[in-house]
Amino acid sequence: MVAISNQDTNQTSLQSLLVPVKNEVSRLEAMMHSLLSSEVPFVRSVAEYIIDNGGKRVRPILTVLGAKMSGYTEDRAYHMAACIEFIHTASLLHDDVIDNAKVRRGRPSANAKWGNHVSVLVGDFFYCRASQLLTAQGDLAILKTVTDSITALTEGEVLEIVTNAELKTTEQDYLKIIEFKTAKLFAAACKVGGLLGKVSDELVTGLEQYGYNLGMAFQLADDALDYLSSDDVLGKTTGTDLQEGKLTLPLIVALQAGDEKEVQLIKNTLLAERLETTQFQDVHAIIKKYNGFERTYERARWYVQKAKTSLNPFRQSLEKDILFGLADYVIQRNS
Ligand code: GRG
Repeated sequence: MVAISNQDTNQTSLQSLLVPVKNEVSRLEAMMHSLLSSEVPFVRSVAEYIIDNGGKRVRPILTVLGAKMSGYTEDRAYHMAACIEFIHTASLLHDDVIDNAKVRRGRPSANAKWGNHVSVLVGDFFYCRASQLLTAQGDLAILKTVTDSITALTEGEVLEIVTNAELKTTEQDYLKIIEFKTAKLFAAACKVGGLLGKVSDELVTGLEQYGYNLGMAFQLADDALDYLSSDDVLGKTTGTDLQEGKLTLPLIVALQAGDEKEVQLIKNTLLAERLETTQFQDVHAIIKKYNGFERTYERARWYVQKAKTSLNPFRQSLEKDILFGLADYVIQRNS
């Protein structure tokens, strides 16, 4: 069954899940703002526009929860959480330039508002501020964890471009792409929490594995939502992946199972300059016919289960309950 139901419940369900840690969420928001200072007022105002644009903050919340579960609640946990969100923000700014995206989080993207040069440079600013936070923190294990995940993020993006260009992306290729461009940053976000708390290797690995599996599930759901959600709910344009020629799992399933005519229709759509509504509907129908959405959610549920099991070494706690709730949320969300 496809996990899309009531569109209004989405943001509310995340918010209600986080009610028990609402003070920590406020502390994170305040910390991120305080870390956006710049001697160039324009940089700060663009950076604030993006940060105030209402991202879900899933990644930095993972760092805060991971640290808390590991007994660490100092300001440094919030510095590292902000660092993770800044890296994510940098990647979105650059990604929107690469994809020429007009909308992000329901508002004009930075590139649409100020042009590509501002978007790339403010992306660099976020990335550099994240690096400053990492060096100030000074823990080499944390530095390595986060910089390895940034390297993977960029490699994943390049891998996606080159693999998709040949229209031959396999399920295996796809899983590697999402591992690199999404899951490794989720894994790092969680692992950093454990490293801050200096817990045992077993617990650090448990957190890392949780983040990795959560990230895989998150991206699988994201790729299904690109076809299933509506623009208003998604905060970006539905059908973007098809328009941009991205081969995500729903489409890979359809390409594998479709007959010659259907495969040709999909390939023509992927290569078209403009995506017509009827083309989107036709491809959507082919994916549906071959259970592409169900297959994608089935995989996502498998990763959610693995994410939960990864937390076995931790005893029951409020934070662990929230991490379980987050695992369910990533596949139930609508945006
Ligand atoms: C400059 C660090 C840096 C990297 C450049 C462009 C690039 C390399 C990487 C892009 C990777 C990318 C955009 C992956 C998609 C990840 C993803 C699922 C984004 C959406 O995340 P949400 O839903 O967004 O958490 P919000 O808006 O809620 O924050």
